[in-house]
Amino acid sequence: MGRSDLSLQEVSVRLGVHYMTAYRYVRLGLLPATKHGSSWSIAEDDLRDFASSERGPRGDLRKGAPWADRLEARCVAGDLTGSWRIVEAAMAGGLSAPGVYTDLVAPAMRSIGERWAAGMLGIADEHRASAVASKIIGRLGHRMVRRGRPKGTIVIGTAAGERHGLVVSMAADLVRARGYEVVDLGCDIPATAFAAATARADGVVVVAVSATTPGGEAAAAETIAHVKETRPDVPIFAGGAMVPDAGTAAALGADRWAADIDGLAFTVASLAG
Ligand code: B12
Repeated sequence: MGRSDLSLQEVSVRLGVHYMTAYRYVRLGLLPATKHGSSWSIAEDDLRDFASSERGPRGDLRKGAPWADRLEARCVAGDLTGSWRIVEAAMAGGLSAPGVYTDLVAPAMRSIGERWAAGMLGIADEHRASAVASKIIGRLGHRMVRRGRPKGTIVIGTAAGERHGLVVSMAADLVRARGYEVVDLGCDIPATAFAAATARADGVVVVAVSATTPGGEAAAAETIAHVKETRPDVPIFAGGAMVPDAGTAAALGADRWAADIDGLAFTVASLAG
């Protein structure tokens, strides 16, 4: 606890709220706090921002709830329980399971990336947040499995060297939610292994390659070329931060592009019926 940090008890006095209310602000990720053993400490500056913001006691907590901001705060704190509570609260407020990915987890992760790039968060903060995000995805995934005969199979993954796999898991679930079987190869797969897995899978209607990190163009193109050799009949999507438009996707050898994973799931569904 830093010199100017406050305890929850002091925060409740300053805000004029019950101790449990102050605790709830922390648990919901509204008020940034750090846990030391069994107690929490809150920085003076964070308390000032919170008190003057809409999230504070004078704002309406229910109106326009900034769920993604709250989730981000809890993920960065490595707080799976608090993060999951936010997901559940957002879903109780009407957000669908796919919506949790597109409107909550994705913006939270992007903001974490921006804060990391700006030097506001360290590598460990980002890794800890990614670990929590990955557990949230693990918990939510089964809610996106549709019963009944699958409409077809999608193979998805990243090329060798590409380690941004969270988005692959999310894309896989969004496609599953539309009634498809998914062969989720995760990240960093050698081109030959990607192609072999595609060749082995039954009923493949689409292959999707996610590419994020600049410099990975050659590996992505190699993967696409190998898949094309084994399954020339199947359309291949390329997308991700490294593939900002259809022209870039085509330059990598892909047949199709979508701007986001929701668009991928939507287009797959409209392509394959
Ligand atoms: C978590 C994370 C990591 C984790 C990944 C963990 C995991 N299991 O995924 C780890 C620690 C491994 C990592 C490593 C690195 N990372 Co990183 N990472 C991130 C972070 C914070 C979140 C990624 C994420 O999940 N985003 C959420 C998803 C939903 O967003 P998205 O990936 O943009 O996807 C959207 C679209 O692109 C599209 N899309 C994505 N895939 C596909 C696929 C298809 C087929 C389609 C149609 C669409 C599509 O749909 C999504 C929206 O719906 C991002 C920040 C960011 N802006 O995303 C940085 C970020 C991507 N990383 C970055 C960097 C620099 C790196 C490293 C090079 C750092 C380093 N020096 O080591 C390494 C590279 C590792 C490698 N070789 O791959 C930079 C890339 C900057 C750039 N463009 O130059 C970012 C943007 C951070 C930043 N702001 O600078 N990273």
